[in-house]
Order: sequence, then C-alpha cells, then structure tokens
Amino acid sequence: MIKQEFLDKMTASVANGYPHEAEGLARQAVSQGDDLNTIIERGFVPGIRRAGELWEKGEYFLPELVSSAEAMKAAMTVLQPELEKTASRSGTRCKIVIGTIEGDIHDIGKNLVTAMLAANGFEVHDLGANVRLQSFLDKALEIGADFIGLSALLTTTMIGQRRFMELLRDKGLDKRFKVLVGGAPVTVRWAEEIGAAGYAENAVSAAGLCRRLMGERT
Ligand code: B1M
Repeated sequence: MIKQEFLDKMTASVANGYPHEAEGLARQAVSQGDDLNTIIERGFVPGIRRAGELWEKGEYFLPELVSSAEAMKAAMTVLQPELEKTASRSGTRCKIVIGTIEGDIHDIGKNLVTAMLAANGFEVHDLGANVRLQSFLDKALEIGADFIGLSALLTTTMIGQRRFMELLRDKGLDKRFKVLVGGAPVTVRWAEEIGAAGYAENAVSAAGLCRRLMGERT
C-alpha cells in the first residue's frame, strides 16, 4: 500500500514542473516495488491534470505547462520500461500501430497506452505524435496490423479520427483493421458516430478493450 503522502509528492512534482524530483520519486517507488498503475494513475497523472486546470484558469502559461509535461515525461522514462518488463510472456500475437494524429503533439497519454499494450503482450508500433493519416495506413499495411490506435487531445485533431475512418472506407479497408480511438476530448459516442471499433478512456481499459476485440478473455 503506497502512502497518500508519497503519492501527493509525485502529484506535486509534476504540477510544479520539477523533472528531477519527479524522476527521483519514480525511481524510489520502483525500488520499493510499489504498484506501477497506482504510481502512474494516482501519483503522476493527477499532477499533469492539475497543471491543465491551472492553465485553464489562467494561472499557468505555456512555459509552466511545458515544465509540467517535462516532469511527467521524466517520471515516465523510469516507469515505461518497468511497465514493459511486466509484459506477459505468452503475448497476444496482435499487432497495433499507434500514434497521435497530425496537428497534435500531445503524446504523454498515448505513450502510456503504448506501454500498457506492450505490457499486455501486444506488438506495438508507435509512430509518435503529429502523424499523417496516410502514415498510419502505410505502416498498418506494411506490418499486417490488427489494430490502428489514434490518439487526439485537441478538439480540432479529433476530426482527424473521423477523416481516417473515411480514408479507410474510401480504400475499402474499413473491415481490414480495427480502429481504436482515445484522448481527453474523445467519447464512446464519438467512436460510434465515426464507426471506430472501440473507444478507451484510459491506458488500462485500452489494453482490455483490444484483448476483448480479439476475442480473448480479460
Ligand atoms: Co496542451 N492542451 N496544448 N499541452 N495540454 C490540452 C489538451 C488542453 C485540454 C488544455 C486546456 O485548455 N485545459 C487544451 C485543448 C483544448 C481543446 O482542444 N479543447 C490544450 C491546448 C489548447 C494546447 C495548445 C494549443 C496550447 C497552445 O499552444 N496555445 C498546444 C497544442 C500544440 C499541438 O498539439 N499542436 C498544447 C501544448 C501542450 C504541451 C506541449 C505544453 C503539453 C504536451 C506535452 C506532450 O504531450 N508531450 C500539453 C499538456 C501537458 C496538456 C494537458 C495539461 C495534459 C495532457 C496530458 O498529458 N494528460 C492537457 C489538459 C488535460 O488533458 N486535462 C492539455 C495526461 C495523460 C495521461 O492523459 O492525454 O488524456 P491523456 O491520456 C489518457 C486518456 O485520454 C487515454 O489514455 C491516456 C492514459 O490514461 N488515451 C487513449 C489517450 N490516447 C489514447 C488513445 C487510445 C486509447 C486511450 O487508443 C488509441
């Protein structure tokens, strides 16, 4: 059981934008054998969300938001490899191409989803952020992907998810790949509206959803 006080320190390190502190706390938590999901979801993620709230209120400006993002990333450089180490030995043998849609550079959440899918045995091809729609399709065809995962954090780039579904339909490939969509402004209703195979609210549910869509028990 991780002490709330320790989790609060993690939250503060990201909200205040202190990368060295965030990295140190992540290392300490890993060396203590603390639960990775708890560290991420109840420790560090609330910190980046808090930074977003302060930005919305006009108390933070872009430099502060960038510092918080850097602190979050510093923690994730320690935690992501640990998550991936927990990968199930059997693997699911499923392949997924993932990235953040063009025009959008937010990648913290997408990286978490990537790590969680890898931890669940998926073969993940992460194209990064600001990825052209055609590049998702090219990579998926090249590797024979089962899934394509599209992350979008901006209401403007969410539209790219709809455009990608149209691109697949235009090419007659909409039955070939299962498309998973996610990101803060995305909803299950939006996923249904654009004809995506699934929507996941967070990294853990993304892994569960992919397994379900592949007909595996979670
Ligand atoms: Co920006 N930003 N940002 N930002 N930023 C938001 C998204 C915003 C909501 C902040 C706000 O106004 N409250 C707002 C968007 C408003 C809107 O569109 N309605 C915003 C804005 C406006 C902007 C800029 C335009 C600001 C500017 O320049 N004026 C600019 C955009 C640049 C661009 O992309 N073209 C910008 C820039 C940045 C930074 C660079 C400073 C930094 C990003 C750093 C980085 O990612 N490398 C940043 C940050 C950090 C945020 C907030 C504060 C936090 C995002 C985050 O990392 N959350 C964000 C506010 C917020 O979301 N509350 C905000 C933590 C992360 C773990 O959660 O990403 O939601 P999330 O991911 C979750 C789920 O959504 C889900 O699982 C993840 C893990 O549980 N999920 C998926 C995500 N992808 C998935 C894919 C899936 C399935 C699930 O399947 C494929």
